[in-house]
Amino acid sequence: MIRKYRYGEPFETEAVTMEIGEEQGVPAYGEIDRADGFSFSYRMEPEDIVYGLGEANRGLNKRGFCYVSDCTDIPDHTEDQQSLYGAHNFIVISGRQCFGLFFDYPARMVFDIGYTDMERLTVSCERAELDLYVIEGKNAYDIVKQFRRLIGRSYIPPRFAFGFGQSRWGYKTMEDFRRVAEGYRKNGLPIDMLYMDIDYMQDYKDFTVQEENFPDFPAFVQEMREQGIRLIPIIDAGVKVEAGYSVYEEGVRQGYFCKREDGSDFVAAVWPGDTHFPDVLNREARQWFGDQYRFLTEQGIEGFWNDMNEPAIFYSSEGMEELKTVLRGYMEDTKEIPLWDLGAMVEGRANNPEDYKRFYHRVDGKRIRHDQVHNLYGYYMTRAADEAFRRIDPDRRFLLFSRSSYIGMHRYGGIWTGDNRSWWSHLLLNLKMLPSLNMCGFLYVGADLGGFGSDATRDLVLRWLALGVFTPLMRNHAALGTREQEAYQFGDTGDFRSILETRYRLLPYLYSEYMKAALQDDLYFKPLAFVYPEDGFAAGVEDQLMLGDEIMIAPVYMQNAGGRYVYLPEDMLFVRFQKDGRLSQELLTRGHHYVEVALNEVPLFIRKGRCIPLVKAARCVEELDTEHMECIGFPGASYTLYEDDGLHRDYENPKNYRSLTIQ
Ligand code: MIG
Repeated sequence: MIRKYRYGEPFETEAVTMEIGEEQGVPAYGEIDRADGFSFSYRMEPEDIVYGLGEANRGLNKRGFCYVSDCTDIPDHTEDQQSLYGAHNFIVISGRQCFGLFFDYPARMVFDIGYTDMERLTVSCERAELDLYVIEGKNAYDIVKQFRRLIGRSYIPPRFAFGFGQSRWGYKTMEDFRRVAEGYRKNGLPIDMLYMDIDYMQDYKDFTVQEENFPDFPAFVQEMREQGIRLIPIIDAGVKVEAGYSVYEEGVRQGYFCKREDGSDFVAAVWPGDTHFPDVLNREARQWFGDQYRFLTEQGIEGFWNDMNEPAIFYSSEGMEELKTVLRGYMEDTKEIPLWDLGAMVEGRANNPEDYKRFYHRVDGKRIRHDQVHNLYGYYMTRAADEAFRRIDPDRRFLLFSRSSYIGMHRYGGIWTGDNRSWWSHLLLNLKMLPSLNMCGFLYVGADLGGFGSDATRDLVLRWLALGVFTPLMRNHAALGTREQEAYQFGDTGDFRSILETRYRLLPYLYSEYMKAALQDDLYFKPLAFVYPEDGFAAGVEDQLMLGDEIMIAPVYMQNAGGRYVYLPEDMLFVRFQKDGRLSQELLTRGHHYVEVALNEVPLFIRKGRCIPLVKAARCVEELDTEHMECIGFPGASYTLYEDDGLHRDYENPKNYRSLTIQ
C-alpha cells in the first residue's frame, strides 16, 4: 500500500513512474511540521532498524548517525562524512511498526536518524516543496519491493559489462592501453573492458579524442575488440570554454548551458579549465548533449562512465574574485596572510554551496536556481546519454554508469561509488553499501576495487577482488600517482588468475540473478534479515549478504586474516574456489563457524536445497562456453537459469529461461 502526500508545488523529478493519486490528510506515522521549511519526525522504538539511503556511509542499519542528501565530489570517505555523491532519499523503518518513506525532494535534505535525539528520526529540508510517499507492507523486504515497483525497472547493461574491467587515471596513449591489455592476456588473466580516463581527450574536451595519441581511433577500438576487450571512455559534466570547439560553440549558440542570473553562461573551472554546464534538466538541451555521445558510438564505443556530475566545481569566476578580494585585504591591511587560513580559504572554493546558487536551469519555460534541484544533475546527465542510445539503436544495450545520482537514475544507468581509498575499512564499506543501493533501485553497482586513492597492497587487492567477483560492476580503478595495482603488478599472477577466473565461472549465475532482480523489481543483494526474518541473530549481521536466491557471500575484509567467522541461518554448502580451478565443498550446519579462506580463494555458501551453475573460465564473456554447464549444490536441486543474447532488449521472451538440475 503506497500513499502519496504532496507539499507545496514540488519540482517534477520523474523519480517515480507509477501513477499514484494524492492523499488528503496526514501520514499515519510521525508528525509533519511546516513552520520552518519541512520536517518529518517519528519516535523510534529501541529495536527499530532503519534501512535505506542507498549510497551512504557507515552501516546497513543507518541508525545513530546523521546523513545529508547533497551530492558532493568527496574523495575522503571517512566515517564522519555525511554526504557522498548520490541522494537516495528512501528509508524503511523496521520494527513493531514497519513502513517505508520516500522523500522526493531534489535539494539538500537531512536525515537525522537517532543522532541528535537517540529515539528520534527527523527528516528535514529548507523548503516544504516535495512529495512524500509512505509505504506499508508485511515487512521491510515487502516494502522495498513495493518501492521498486513505484520507481520503475532498473537499468540493464549488456552482458559483457559483467566481465572484469581495468582502469587507471593516467593511461594516456595507445601504447599505455596495449601494455595493460598485454599484461592481462599474456598472463592468462580474463578481462573484458579497459576504461579510458580523462587523458584520452584533447585538453579534457568532452567528445574529442587526442589525435597524436590515437591517430586512428576506430581502428584502435577494433584492435582491442579483436582481443576481446572493449574501451569504455569517461565523459565529464563540464564542457570546455574554447573558441572553435564545436560542442562549446553550438551549446552557446543554442542557449543550452546553465546561465547566471543576468543571462550569461555560468563558468565553472574543472579539469579543462573554464567550462559551462549543459542544462540537462532542459529537454532540448538534454537531447542535444546526449546526441554528442554519437561522436564515440560511431567509432565503435559501446559504453561510458559519466564523471564530475554532482556537478563538481573546482572554483567559479565569482568564487575566485571573492578569494582575491580577501587576499588583497590582507595585503593592504595587515600585510600578513595567515597561512593556516589560506589553505581552508582556497579549498573552500571547491564545491562551494554559494556557487550552486549562482546558476539556473530552464525547465518548461521556468527558471530554476540550481541549488533547488542540485541532486538531479548526475541523474539527468546520465539520462541524456541513455535517451540518446535509444535513438541511436532502440534495441541495443549500452554500458553506462555515473558517479552522481538520484533515485530515478537507476532506470538509465548504474553507479560506481567514487573515490574510495586503498584501505581495508573501505572494502567493508563497499560490502555494507551494496544492499542499500539495491533497495534504491541501483543494481549495476560496484566500487573501485583495490581502492582509488592511496597505495594498494597485494593482499588488499586480492581480498577486494574476491568481493568484486560478486558485484555486477567489477572494476579495478586507481588514482593518478598511486601504486600501480593491475592484477599483474604483484608478482605471482596465479593468485589473481584464480580469483578473476572465478568471476567468469560464476558469470552465467550472476547474470541470471541480476536479470531476475531487474525484471522482477527485486534485490540482487539482500541483507540476511530479508531472507530469514524470524532469525533474531541474522538481523545484526552486516558483513555477509545474500546474493540472488541461492547463495550467501562472506568476504574476508581484515588484513592478515586467514579466514573469518560466519553465521549460517540454515545448513549450507561452503564452497571455496581455489587455485587452478580446484573446488572445495563442505557441508556446514546452521550456526556459527570459523572458515579458513586463503588469499587466493573465493568463498561462497549455497543455501540448503539449492544449486548453482558453473562454466569453465574464458578470456572474456563472449567466449564463455554456456553449452557445457555443471551444477554444484545440494543433490536433487534445480535452478532456473535466465539467459539471452546479452546485447538486445528481448527480455520478456519465455525462451530466456531454462531449468538445470544437479546430476
Ligand atoms: O577530480 O578523471 O571519481 O574515478 O579517475 C578527479 C579523473 C576526477 C574523479 C573520478 C575518478 C577519476 C578522476 N575523476
